[in-house]
Amino acid sequence: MDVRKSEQIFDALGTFRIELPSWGFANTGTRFGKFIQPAAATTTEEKFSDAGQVHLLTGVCPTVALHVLWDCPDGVHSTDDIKKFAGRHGVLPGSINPNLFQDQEYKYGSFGNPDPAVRQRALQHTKDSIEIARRLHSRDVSMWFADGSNYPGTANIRQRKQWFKEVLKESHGELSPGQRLLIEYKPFEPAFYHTDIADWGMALLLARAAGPQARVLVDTGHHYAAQNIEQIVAWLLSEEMLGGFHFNDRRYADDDLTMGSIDPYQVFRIFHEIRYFEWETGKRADIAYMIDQSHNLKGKIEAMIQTVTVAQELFSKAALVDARELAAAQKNCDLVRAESLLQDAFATDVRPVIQEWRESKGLPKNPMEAFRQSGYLERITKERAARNSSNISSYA
Ligand code: PSV
Ligand code: MN
Repeated sequence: MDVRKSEQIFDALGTFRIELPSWGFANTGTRFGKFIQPAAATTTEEKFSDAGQVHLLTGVCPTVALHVLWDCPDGVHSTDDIKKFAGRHGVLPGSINPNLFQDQEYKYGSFGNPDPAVRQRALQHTKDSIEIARRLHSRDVSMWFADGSNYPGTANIRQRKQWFKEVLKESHGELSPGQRLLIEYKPFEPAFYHTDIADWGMALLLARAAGPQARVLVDTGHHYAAQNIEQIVAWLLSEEMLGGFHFNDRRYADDDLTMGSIDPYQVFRIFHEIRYFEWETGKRADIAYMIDQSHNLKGKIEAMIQTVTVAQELFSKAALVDARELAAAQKNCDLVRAESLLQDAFATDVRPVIQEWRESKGLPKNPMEAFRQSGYLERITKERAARNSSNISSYA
């Protein structure tokens, strides 16, 4: 590879960071059950420890996303413990995810619940989550709602939209100046007739209604199979409303498969749109890249290292698209030339340069190999196996 391309990759990797999800290190499954892993994290501290390993070996995952109900059992009072875990394990708390779907009260929704007492409870939990974020110096509070309905005629869709606007606005009012409210959309599941925030347009309207510090979060698994996600990304970029990503891959619906495992070209095209926007506008897109994956079958830490490695590869490939040539080809309607610029970049083997970059940063050339040789997995398997064997895998 010529020097200029290597430099482009070095520059791109220098800016690329991706956040790990705490829940990706714990035992999780499908709605048919869980396959328990002896090395899975059983406490918040163990999640920090595992995330710390991924960061130690890859150097690009300095933060871990927290889910309030799962990771902060004492709410705002958990923040002192979290700070200790962060200090011990070398990763900082990242986005804070309120949990507005698990409690029994949310059976008919949270921000869209017809009962004002439940909406109030959901608002209070969001305010507490914003306070947690403030204490932990986390910038983003990331909102995903399971709200919706299962049968036609059972919910007043327009009324619920109004409630969402009101409660989001109130939540936004709690933010400190540097903080952001990210609004995630999803077409279905757990609701199977209508979901209150089903797509990017709804999320965009609600983010605008919430206030100037709200942005849209794109979870790549939350689209119908044929949807053009990079077009959604391009539109949100041009509206300056793209706040972040939850990366994962899927073949059918929200399958939680490893990023790039089914359609790596899709991720490449997303990264390309972001880089093309930055080149054209001269602005840096302020986007939080996050992983949102739970691995039922793969070893959890290995799966995260694999994900991060793939993310770096696809980001590097996108950095090889010559934006100037692309703009000229588009202007001249030179279709084959324009398309080839993407295809050639995607086909480039960027792995040797990424290895050089890692060495230049004092990181292991091959993080997966380094992990396998570190003895970490053997140690935690011994420490955690007994606790994990008593974990419940069935819903009966
Ligand atoms: C919902 O499917 C989702 O993508 C949301 O981001 C949740 O916070 C996350 O998964 C974990 O359940
Ligand atoms: Mn998500």
